[in-house]
Amino acid sequence: MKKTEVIGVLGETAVLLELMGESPFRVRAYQAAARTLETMEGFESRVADGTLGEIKGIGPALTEKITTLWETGTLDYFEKLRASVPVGLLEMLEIPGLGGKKIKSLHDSLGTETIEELRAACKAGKVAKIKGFGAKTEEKILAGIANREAYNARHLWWKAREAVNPILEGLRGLLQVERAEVAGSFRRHMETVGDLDFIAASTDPAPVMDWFVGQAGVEEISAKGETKCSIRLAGGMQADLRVVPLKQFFFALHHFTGSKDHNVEMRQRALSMGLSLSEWGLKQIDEGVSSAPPPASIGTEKEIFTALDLAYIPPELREGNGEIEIAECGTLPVLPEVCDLRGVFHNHTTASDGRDTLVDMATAAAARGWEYLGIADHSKASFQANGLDEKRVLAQIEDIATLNRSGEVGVHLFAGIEVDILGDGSLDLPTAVLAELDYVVASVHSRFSQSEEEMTARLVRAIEHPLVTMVGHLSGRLLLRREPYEFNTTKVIDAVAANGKIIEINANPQRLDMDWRHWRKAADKGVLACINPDAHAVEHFDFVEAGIHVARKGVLQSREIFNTSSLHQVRERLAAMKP
Ligand code: DGT
Ligand code: CA
Ligand code: CA
Ligand code: ZN
Repeated sequence: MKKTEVIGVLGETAVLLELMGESPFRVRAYQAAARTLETMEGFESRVADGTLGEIKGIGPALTEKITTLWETGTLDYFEKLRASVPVGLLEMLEIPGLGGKKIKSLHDSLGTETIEELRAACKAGKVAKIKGFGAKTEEKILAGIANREAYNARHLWWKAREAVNPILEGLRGLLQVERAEVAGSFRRHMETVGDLDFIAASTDPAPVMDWFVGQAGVEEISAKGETKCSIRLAGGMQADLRVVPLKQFFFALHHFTGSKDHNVEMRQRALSMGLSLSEWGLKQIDEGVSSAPPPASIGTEKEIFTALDLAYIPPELREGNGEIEIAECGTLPVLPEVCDLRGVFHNHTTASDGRDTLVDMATAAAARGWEYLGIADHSKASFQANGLDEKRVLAQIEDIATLNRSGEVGVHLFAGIEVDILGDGSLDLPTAVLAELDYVVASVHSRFSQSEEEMTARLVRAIEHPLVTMVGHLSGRLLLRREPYEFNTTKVIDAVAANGKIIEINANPQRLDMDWRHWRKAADKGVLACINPDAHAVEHFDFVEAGIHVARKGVLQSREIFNTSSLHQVRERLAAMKP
């Protein structure tokens, strides 16, 4: 077992002990051991040579358990503990705000063993009456239960891709398949997807469907007809397949790409032209209205748009947000692509909680063909992430300057910081230190439960700080895990615009923050975007692809994205932004 997995087991043991009502000392011992391991150097050699017990807080019993886990990958004690706790109580841990202690106290007072029982107890007002709970907590638990259901029904786009690619390849590899595509929200690059929708063109559907339901990783065949079937994959994701004749393929692809709103508008437009559009095709229904009969057959999706006198609308824009009006004028903007980016600005190194060193990050950025790389490690208030204090910031600025002078790496490094926005909107580092940096990303990492007024004022104060360049992960949401904190988005965007600052598109697939739904409006107010991977390791640079999806769905153009600028331009703009 790897160190991270051992840490996971120790943490889970602490939670299980809490659920069992064990003594707080034992619970804390496991929590402390997990934390100690996180920052321990040379873990493997210590386990191997038996010197793990010399570490403070890791006694003989823990040493034995950790060694067993590391050597064998399992631990009897842990397995038994887990088996002794009702599954429902473990599921309750997925409800935000409910930890082991609270679940135990609910169980003791009300006997609730399943989420359904807990929901009923909340609805009956029983939870509010328990000591230490109250009406507000009860409300929060109910909302948490609803969120959990919604979260479980969807999947991150980034994760879904892992399932999509092999299925597409498999379908395309079949002799009977002439064409295959994935449609639905996945094709529209939504940040999360419900189910996957595959379309295949074939004159012989049976073997195609047999292959689809017989793939490795299929856990359940939910439905199987002659041309349609649905499966559930390991991990809970559902996937539909429709097999159609080639001449219907692009109509089906367009229909099942959606969105529903886009389809409704497209069909209305067709009707107004005397045509009927469906997943089967395009038919003339009123010769009096229509100017020309629709094409007898089509070989691309674009031809559907052409037949309706529209410019081709890329799938990302098909959300029923006015894209059809834009396409009517035939002037759809050119949307940005990954290759338009010339560098990124929010990246961590081993100085804070990153996994790769400054040199490794710079080398990997150069290998991607980027011209520059901004380093923005955490500041000291993020102590759990080993944030930098004044001294370490100044030392890192020196390291970066030395590396730039050496010419050893093929990118220009910018020295920045991801500074914590403290509870009152002040920044976690003194102005004199921030002034030494090339740029500053300001982010909220604490006190998420402030009121809307407090959080709005907090963000605005940070934005108004003369040395702040951009705001990091504006809403703080973690997709399918944590809702955004409360704040007035319009007021904050207005403050960014008024102060000539930048809002980041945090491209971490679990953040995608600021949300694409706000971008067009913000850009119209003059706000620039900066696509940042928030990389904590070199492979996280890949996340910029998800960031590009946000920009495209937000109908941004390259010139509205700060990091499509050349090194020379970026240097000038950063210098101009400093007071
Ligand atoms: P999802 O799966 O919840 O992430 O979202 P979608 O957009 O993939 O939705 P899904 O899988 O229910 O259906 C795929 C597409 O099929 C959808 O975007 C549009 C089309 N579609 C499905 N049901 C309807 C409908 O009742 N009316 C219309 N106009 N289109 C529909
Ligand atoms: Ca879908
Ligand atoms: Ca579907
Ligand atoms: Zn952050």
